[in-house]
Amino acid sequence: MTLERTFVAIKPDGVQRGLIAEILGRFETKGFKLVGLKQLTPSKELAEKHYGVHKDRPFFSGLVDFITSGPVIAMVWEGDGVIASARKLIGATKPLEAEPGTIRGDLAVNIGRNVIHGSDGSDTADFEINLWFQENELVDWTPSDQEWRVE
Ligand code: D4T
Repeated sequence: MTLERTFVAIKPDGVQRGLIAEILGRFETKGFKLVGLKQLTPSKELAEKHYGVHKDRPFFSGLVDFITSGPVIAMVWEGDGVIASARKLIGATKPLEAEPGTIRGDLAVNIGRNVIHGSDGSDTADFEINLWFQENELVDWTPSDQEWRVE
């Protein structure tokens, strides 16, 4: 078992549309463990760092404006294989190409309003967790059903 952590964020459109509980539930019922959770409106500096890899793309400034436009739910989820699994739960970047049953496939239509972000690899996950969270905001805990979750 490889215990991993990943960064997931419900974007401003997901918050405004009242999808927080629906989205949190997808990860919780899958069996992953929530170790960090907070609501914030990201600063421009945070957004530009988060999306730094896209800084030369034509959609960059619109993306930064959007992600800083209102509250975001920032989360860290932990579990075996959680990085790849979260991407599967989230679905393809273009919501019209995302499979039904995925978050974007079920809840979104527009690439610029695709409700959720999830880290795309282990280096990105480390970078994004450290960017969005202080160490003391992450909670190590053992679910009471841990024993039968493992194996
Ligand atoms: P995020 O990072 O938000 O989880 O999205 P993905 O990992 O699925 O996709 P991405 O990094 O390629 O895109 C980041 C972000 O930019 C928006 N976007 C993307 C956009 O508005 N127009 C575009 O043409 C692309 C490619 C959507 C997600």
